[in-house]
Amino acid sequence: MADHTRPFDAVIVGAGFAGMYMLYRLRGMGFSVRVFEAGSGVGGTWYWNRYPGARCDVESMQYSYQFSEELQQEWVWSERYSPQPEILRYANHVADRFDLRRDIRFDTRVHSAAFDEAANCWVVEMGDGERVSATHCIMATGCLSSANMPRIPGIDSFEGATYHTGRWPHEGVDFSGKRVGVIGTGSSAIQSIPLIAEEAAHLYVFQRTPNYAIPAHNQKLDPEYQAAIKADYAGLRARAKATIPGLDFNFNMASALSVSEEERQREFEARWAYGGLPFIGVFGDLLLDQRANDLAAEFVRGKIRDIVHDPDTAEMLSPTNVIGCKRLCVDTGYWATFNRPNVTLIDVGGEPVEAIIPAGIRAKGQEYAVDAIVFATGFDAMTGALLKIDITGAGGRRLTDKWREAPKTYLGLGIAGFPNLFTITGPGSPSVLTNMLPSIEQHVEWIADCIFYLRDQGLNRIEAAAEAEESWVAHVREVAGFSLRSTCSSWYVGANVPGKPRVFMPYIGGFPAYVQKCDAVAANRYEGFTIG
Ligand code: N01
Repeated sequence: MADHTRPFDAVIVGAGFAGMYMLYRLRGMGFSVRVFEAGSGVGGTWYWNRYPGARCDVESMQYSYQFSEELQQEWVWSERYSPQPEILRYANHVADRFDLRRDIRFDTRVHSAAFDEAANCWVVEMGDGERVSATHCIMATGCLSSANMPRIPGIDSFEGATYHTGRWPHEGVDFSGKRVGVIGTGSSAIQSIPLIAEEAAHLYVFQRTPNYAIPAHNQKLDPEYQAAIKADYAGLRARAKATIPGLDFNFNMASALSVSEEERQREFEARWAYGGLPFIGVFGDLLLDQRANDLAAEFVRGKIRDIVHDPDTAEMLSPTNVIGCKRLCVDTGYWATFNRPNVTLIDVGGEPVEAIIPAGIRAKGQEYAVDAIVFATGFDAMTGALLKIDITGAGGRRLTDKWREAPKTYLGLGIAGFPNLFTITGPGSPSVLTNMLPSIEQHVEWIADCIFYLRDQGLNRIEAAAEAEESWVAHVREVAGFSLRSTCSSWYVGANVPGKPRVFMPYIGGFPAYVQKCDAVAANRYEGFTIG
């Protein structure tokens, strides 16, 4: 296609839930917009992550858009936790309902984005060399979209099939009769292992660090329950927005240390029976006081010992780190899978697997012959997808250079030195510590209002001020230090990617405090940004 000579008002990179709503919002305000998406369809995370058992760990009635009352009334979820195909159907429904596709170019990976100072616009170049320009460039590239392939020696020598959970083949994979090795025991592994085990001849699970998982107790959604929520959807959404993770569930503010042993166990059992992420809300000090955390961790270890028959396997599966430090996993039958005769756990004791060999995997000096390897090794989170694009700001400064020591943003929305560039749920925003959908909507609405304000004022340039950015980065670090969450080797701190700077990337101060800050910045003529 020929170069686009008249700049768009905005180019959006990515057509997941963030990019789709950003397009809808800006187009509704009369801006010219073009979205570029590497995949062949909408849905982002839910387009790529098609591994067996992939489903959302946030309840369906909350993991959905709220910007359109008609949309949230008409869509019917079938399960408490939606499976990936249903969420992808929902994304496609939204694209059709709001006629989004006509402004989205699929199968197009953005290669670079460079700010042209003289023209005050972004020049965005695709993998095929096509270029477009736009006054604003909005990165809707997702927090967990850049697959992390470990650099295991010999990885290219393997003679069987390899898969990454975050890049699963659309046609599915048949493991019947196969010997399969799964590397990793994070959320993706914990969801897929029980289903792969049912199909495979033998499954070897290579575990570097054991993880906590709480049962999902997934079930069909009762139509009456769904109708009751829809009768006051606004009420549920408002309650959710008043909580730290932007989720409507019951937080027990009591200290785990202030109640009797009997009451503590009752609370733990009740949360285990309820299932899922609300386990984190069992006591108010779970993520603040190591002693409270130890009690919850021991409760879960007790459950693992109850479920897993072989005491040695149960011991190997039992995590010893802070519960909730890595993102809590939500499972269906994970622990019981290790009672199957066709499943073997190989604990590599905190070390990466040694090597991939033509016939399989070598770990702890032993070779395991497999026909297929599943890399459930996660993502280069929060910064990976942004840094894969060659982004050059004012004065030719590259984002890779600016973020060499650590990602720095103002509110996770703007970056000093990168005028008219916005990031949706960027590092420094609550993003992955919250329900992503309301966080995305809040960012999209803030960015759209900002661009509208600029146009209204006859202005066309906005840039985060360096001092405002510095002080926000300092605040993000300070509050992270109050939580036990910042203490372990998780993807929140970039620990899963060798060489990545170790810094707690999301803002842990909670959804309400963050929204208040963003609103105040906007109300004070975008305080902390330089506009012109
Ligand atoms: O990835 P992870 P994930 N040798 O980074 C191991 C979201 N999500 O895709 O812990 C051996 O959590 C690594 O070991 P260690 C959710 O937010 C949501 O599972 O680093 N092992 C770890 O066990 C989640 O948190 C849902 O020691 C290696 C695993 O691979 C996030 O995505 C579902 C290794 C990676 O776990 C990421 O989850 C799925 C190596 N060289 C995901 N390198 C929902 O339910 C890595 N590992 C919505």
